[in-house]
Amino acid sequence: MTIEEAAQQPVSVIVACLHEEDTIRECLERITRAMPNAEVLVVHGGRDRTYEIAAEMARENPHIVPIKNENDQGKGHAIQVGIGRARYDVMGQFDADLQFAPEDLPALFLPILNGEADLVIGSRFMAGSDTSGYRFSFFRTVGNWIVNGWVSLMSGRRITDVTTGSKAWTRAAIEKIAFKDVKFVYEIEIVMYAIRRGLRVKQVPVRYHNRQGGVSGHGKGWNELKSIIRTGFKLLWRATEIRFERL
Ligand SMILES: Nc1nc2c(ncn2[C@@H]2O[C@H](COP(=O)(O)OP(=O)(O)OP(=O)(O)O)[C@@H](O)[C@H]2O)c(=O)[nH]1
Ligand SMILES: [Mg+2]
Repeated sequence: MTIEEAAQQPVSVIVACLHEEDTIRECLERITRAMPNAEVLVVHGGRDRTYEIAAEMARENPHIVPIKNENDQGKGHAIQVGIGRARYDVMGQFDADLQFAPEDLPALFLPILNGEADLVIGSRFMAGSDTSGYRFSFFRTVGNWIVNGWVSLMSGRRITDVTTGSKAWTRAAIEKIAFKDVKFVYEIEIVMYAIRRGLRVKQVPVRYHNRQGGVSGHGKGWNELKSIIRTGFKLLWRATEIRFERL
């Protein structure tokens, strides 16, 4: 299949969001333009207008499915809800803050649609990635470097971007992966379990930009440092646990 053909396929794109009213409209416009036959599940866990904007757009475009996640427990939980509602067997996750480019989605899905992978990681840190529109803070650079290095060590496979918001998988793969965490740690669970359970994992380069609106859950400055350290340790610990778990 070519990339143009991949762009026409029916797949499910899960967009977890928490207060992304600044970017959700453009995000959905660009996703539905890049993949016009995709179903886009917008799983909103907050109280701003993100859900209303998605619902309004859904009236014009039935491919958009707005979901109000009443008992939202975190991003992992929202993705879990999206998987439960997904109509197609090829699906993926995509962040709402437009740090990733919706135009990269066909290339993300292509290895799965071609039957070459069970999980695809849209990587910000490999040959061909473009992060020129993003300024990584020092903490994040070091944090990403440590987490990706540790997961590579624990899984025995060079993984360049564990926490990327752009990933694709098959229904069979995600059922086998069976991640449990409801917050951010599920990202590492997906990658570690996929490798440990013998699934075919592929990495493709993506573009990455500064947030196009909204606020970071990590905060700024000192709070960002504390949040990155806390999240980082949880990720490292969970990767280690899965490495030694009996499957
Ligand atoms: N439903 C739901 N979505 C969430 C939650 N936390 C984050 N998200 C969404 O998940 C995606 C990624 O979260 P981000 O806050 O952008 O995480 P990040 O990219 O690591 O960090 P920053 O962009 O710097 O904040 C975004 O679309 C968020 O709106 C949550 O608790 N519930
Ligand atoms: Mg983000």
